[in-house]
Amino acid sequence: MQTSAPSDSLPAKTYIGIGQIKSLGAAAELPSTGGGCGTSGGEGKASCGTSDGPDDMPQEVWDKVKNHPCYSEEAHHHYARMHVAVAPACNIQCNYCNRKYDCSNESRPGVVSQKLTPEQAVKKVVAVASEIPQMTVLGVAGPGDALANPAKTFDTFRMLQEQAPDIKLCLSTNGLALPDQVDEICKYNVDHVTITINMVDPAVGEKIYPWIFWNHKRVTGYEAAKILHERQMLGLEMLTARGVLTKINSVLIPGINDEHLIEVNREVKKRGAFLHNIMPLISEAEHGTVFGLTGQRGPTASELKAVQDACMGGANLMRHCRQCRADAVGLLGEDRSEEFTLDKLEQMEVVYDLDKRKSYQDKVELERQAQQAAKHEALVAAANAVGVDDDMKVLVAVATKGGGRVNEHFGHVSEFQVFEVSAAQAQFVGHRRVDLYCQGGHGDDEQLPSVVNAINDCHAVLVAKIGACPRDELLAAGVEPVDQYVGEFIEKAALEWFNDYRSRIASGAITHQVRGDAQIRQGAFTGGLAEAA
Ligand code: CLF
Ligand code: SF4
Repeated sequence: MQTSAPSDSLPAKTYIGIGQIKSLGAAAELPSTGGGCGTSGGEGKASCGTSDGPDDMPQEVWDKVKNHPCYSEEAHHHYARMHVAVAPACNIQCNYCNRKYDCSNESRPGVVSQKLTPEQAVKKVVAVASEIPQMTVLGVAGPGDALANPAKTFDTFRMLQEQAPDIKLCLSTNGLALPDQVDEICKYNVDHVTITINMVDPAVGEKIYPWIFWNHKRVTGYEAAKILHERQMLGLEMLTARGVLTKINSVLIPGINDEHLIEVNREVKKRGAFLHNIMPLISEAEHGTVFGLTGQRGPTASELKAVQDACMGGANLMRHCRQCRADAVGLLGEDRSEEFTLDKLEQMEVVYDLDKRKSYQDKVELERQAQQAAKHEALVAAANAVGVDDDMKVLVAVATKGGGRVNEHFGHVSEFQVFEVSAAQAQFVGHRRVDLYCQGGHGDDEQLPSVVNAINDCHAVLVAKIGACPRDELLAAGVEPVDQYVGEFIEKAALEWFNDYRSRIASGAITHQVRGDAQIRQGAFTGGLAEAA
């Protein structure tokens, strides 16, 4: 049996930073010694190190990530991505995936996609880019594996480059076919590749992958996981050597790979990964997955955060992933795919105006700079404020509909953004999906406990507006509803609230309490979307 090329078949098992690679230009010029993180942009940051801008990474890396909503946490408040579902087939089986539905790696399971031909996909991208000028990235992320469908994926990229050259190209893969496709990836200037890597030990892998399809036959068990692992490592090394930015997605499966992900983080960092995105397993019996049917649970919010925090010091962490559908459109956390179905596209008059896109994005940049300035100012104020405990950190939930501002009503929130706030920082650490509290103009009191549970680890929730009933319920649960920062930038509002909170503790008006754990919402997000048939 032919097996995959082992990772140590590379000329030198030595890894260098992205910035070095860019300046060296080719794998053949890799130095023979040395090592370290693939990101010159700082090690093990609590979230993607891109928010501090070009000072913390080489300019050419910053140019690639600054408008990519997944590679820059800060950009995700302002810039959108879209996926086109041109890749239906897959070459492996994951125990958390049921192929009747979208790829769990990059999708919310339980929601179908409209599969597209490359021609339909390009038409859709051009239409979306005309309507949503802040849409900067096209990703191929399923519903199967982008590289198990290379002709469809690369045809889409080729045609799109001709029609909309300003859109960045991105793809997501399980890695099995990756080493064979690195030349094509580079040929089409795909700057961003996501590899889902859930293990670096086949003994762990065989609990996650029942089989792979390799060399025209099905391989199972330990052998399957070993081949997959070797191909993932080789593919990652090859991309690093070619200067392609890589993000590693890992699904956190409690009891199977939770502690093991720390080793995964270490290994992918060694091989030059730019970002590591640790995502919670989504597993419900109704999804029909092996894990769903065997009762394998996903992590709680604090279990997820604990593993992410344990990985600090390794590869930079992404914490703002939304586990998107394979045909998602819009800002992360919103989904506008229903506005761009094939029948609606037929009715649209599409004019691709590069200048209009550019001028809109220039305005977004100004807003982004204002957000940075406001954050900086608030940090200075926080550092100088009188406090009780300078090491105190609390979580704050925020109702926002984008732009990095507190601008959403409590009842209209489908996801809260969660920030960890201290005297030294206001840092995005995650999001919590919830069912809308406000249905048809009225609050649905039956939804309220699940909304409160989703942010039960937070000390406050910043909103544009909130009714009396949810206000009372939140207060009773120990979460302070705050509506005095309407329209403010989030970090500034969170830091100002935190200063006020500390001063109330210092004056004896309140006592600081430790919060509980929160529930990560399971099941597909189906708001306004067609359910699987
Ligand atoms: Fe799509 Fe993925 Fe590219 Fe982003 S998504 S292919 S890198 S453009 Fe982003 Fe969605 Fe998370 Fe993926 S939030 S699931 S990380
Ligand atoms: Fe499903 Fe994606 Fe795994 Fe393939 S790689 S089985 S499509 S989750």
